[in-house]
Amino acid sequence: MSDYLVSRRHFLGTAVGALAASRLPLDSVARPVPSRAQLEWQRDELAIFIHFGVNTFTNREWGDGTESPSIFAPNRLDARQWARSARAAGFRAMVLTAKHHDGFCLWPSKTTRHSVASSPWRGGAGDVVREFVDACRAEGLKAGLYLSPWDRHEPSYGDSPRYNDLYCDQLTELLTQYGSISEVWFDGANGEGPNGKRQVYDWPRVWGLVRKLQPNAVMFSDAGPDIRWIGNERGSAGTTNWSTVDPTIVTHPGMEGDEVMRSLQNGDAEGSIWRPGETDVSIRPGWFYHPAEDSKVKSVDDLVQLYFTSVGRNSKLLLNVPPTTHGLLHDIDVARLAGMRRRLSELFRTNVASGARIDWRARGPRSGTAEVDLGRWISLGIARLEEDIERGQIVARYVLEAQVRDSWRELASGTTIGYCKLDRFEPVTARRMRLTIIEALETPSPVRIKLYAP
Ligand code: FUL
Repeated sequence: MSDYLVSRRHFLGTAVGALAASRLPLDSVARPVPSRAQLEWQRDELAIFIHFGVNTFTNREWGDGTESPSIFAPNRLDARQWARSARAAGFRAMVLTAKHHDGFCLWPSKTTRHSVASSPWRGGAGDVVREFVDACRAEGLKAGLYLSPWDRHEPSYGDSPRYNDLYCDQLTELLTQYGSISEVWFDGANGEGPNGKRQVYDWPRVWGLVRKLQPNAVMFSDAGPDIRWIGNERGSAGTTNWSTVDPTIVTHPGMEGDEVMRSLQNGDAEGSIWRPGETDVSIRPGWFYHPAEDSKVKSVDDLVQLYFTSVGRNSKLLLNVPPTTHGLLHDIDVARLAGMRRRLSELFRTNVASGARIDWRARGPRSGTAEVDLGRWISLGIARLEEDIERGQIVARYVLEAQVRDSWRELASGTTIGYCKLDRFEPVTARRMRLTIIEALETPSPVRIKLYAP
């Protein structure tokens, strides 16, 4: 909170300075807003991450690139099972590791022999990327692809211009042969190549290529350009989470440091670029499937909690569910996903504020209050607040109260809202509620208020 206040003060100082100089009303300061693709990405709320490849068969998390393609032999691979489980659980997209750090390509790439084409799977004629995108389409899901920049197999890795050409060729294959791809995922992990050589990536070239080949896709990395990493793999977005960032802080994937992590976690109130955060986390301790982790799959409670700490903090949840050596999602994981959906559907079944009278009043140039009359006494435990993010994100501090007897009792308070802020609070029976926007970057417009039973 205090870090935020400092930057907020700084912002006001700057804005007031600009006002004095230009005599423009404060509200005419241009604010970043999401592109159509970013808006859709956020509204989807839930995506499944699929980590699958040679590590599945070696039982490791990071392959070193020496794995023989002959080990890639899923005997029942069924991408429709992945997609069906995802859709049934209310997920709207999936992202597949087309290539992880070990360099093994899940599609028959012309750039290398280190791919499914050299494996026994489907007699060397298989293409996991094709089966994945077909399954997504059949189940009405968006398809995204992860192409690890770090490649521990490829001999040209570390020989920067040569590897950059190969990487762009791989991207071109993935983005021209499989129809519409909704998200391209650039991982930040980056080690040395053979002989200790460090690869210098050409990110402007890579991002330009994706934009040209798939203009409707969003690109994810620490540095976006469209979607940023949330800064941890625990499934927890910052409680303060602006979708705007200062693009001079995280300029390329793999940067470290406190200020980098703060910007990834919290965004920047006065940031000039719209770059919302994606929260990636695994349903198991590892990203790849390991039989020893069958007893460590996150519980339904854990998964519901992840929804609150990601989607409920103005982020999106990218939940990893790794296929087994059969090429199927494990029954335990599928059952947990279904349980998560059931629980979320129960929790959010009835918005008791729907149809309520809401009286919205500005209190000052940057504050406002909404009074909600529910029309009857009703027991409450969860609030879902939503800004109209098509117009940007402006709420910086709020408090939610219920009228109990003759006084107002605080139920929840927070900083940012954005696309969605979820608050769970001590159950209360109330008829009248009040949401006060204590501080916003400009005159607040009404925030959507949805209320649910405990
Ligand atoms: C990390 C990688 O090193 C992990 O293996 C995994 O792919 C995760 C999503 O990103 O940086």
